[in-house]
Amino acid sequence: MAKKIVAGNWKMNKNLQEGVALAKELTEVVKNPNCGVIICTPFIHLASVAEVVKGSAIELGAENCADKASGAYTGEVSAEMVKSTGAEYVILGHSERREYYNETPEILKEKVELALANGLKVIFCIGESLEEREANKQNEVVKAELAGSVFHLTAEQWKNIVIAYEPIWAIGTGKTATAEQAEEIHAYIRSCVAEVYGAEVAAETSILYGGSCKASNAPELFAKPDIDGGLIGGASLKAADFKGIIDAW
Ligand code: 3PY
Repeated sequence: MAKKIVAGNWKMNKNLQEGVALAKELTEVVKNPNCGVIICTPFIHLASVAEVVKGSAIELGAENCADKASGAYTGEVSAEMVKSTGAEYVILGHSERREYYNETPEILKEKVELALANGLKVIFCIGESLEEREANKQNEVVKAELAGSVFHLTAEQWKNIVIAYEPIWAIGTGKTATAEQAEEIHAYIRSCVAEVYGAEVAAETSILYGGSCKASNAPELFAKPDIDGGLIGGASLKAADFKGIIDAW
């Protein structure tokens, strides 16, 4: 069975002091959760938050890493650097990075490989735009995103991949896919994984739902057989809201 996970994506929110305070609050309220709990923070928070969450139920991740190993790339942060902070995960392929920073499937493929080579687990995001959904192309889109950046991985490498399905039209818009819509595409994504890695591996792959997931809709979403948790944006920025989602398991 796939591991259940609730992961927070803080995006570009919170200064260092605010981020450390939120992490501390989370360690106080999140005890013995029924799922894996990850917080993915901006780079500047990582080393400090790693100290705060050490020994707690909370794991740490970054929101991005470079597509180069090291060298003259001013302003970039490598997968090795992320790992050296104590982080265990990295989010790659978020639609905001694809859209605003022109991250192509090829760039993402490089990032995924570097992340894995440096011992990070990858939360790989996929999802269609509103236009693509309206044209009923969502299955095609998610399959192409998987094929473009992660389906070349070996079965051994695949163990360190978590998939996050995030319909772009539901990110930060307050719109959520209905639990039925989400389940339908999650089941499809699992079938795509099964085609490449086999049914057993597919059953063990965590597929998270992201896009305006909150405490009020999490129970309905998490009740679906192919939804193994959530990647949470805005609702991960307040301890009580995030805990409400964790408690949905
Ligand atoms: C959201 O819920 O808005 C997200 O983009 C989570 O990654």
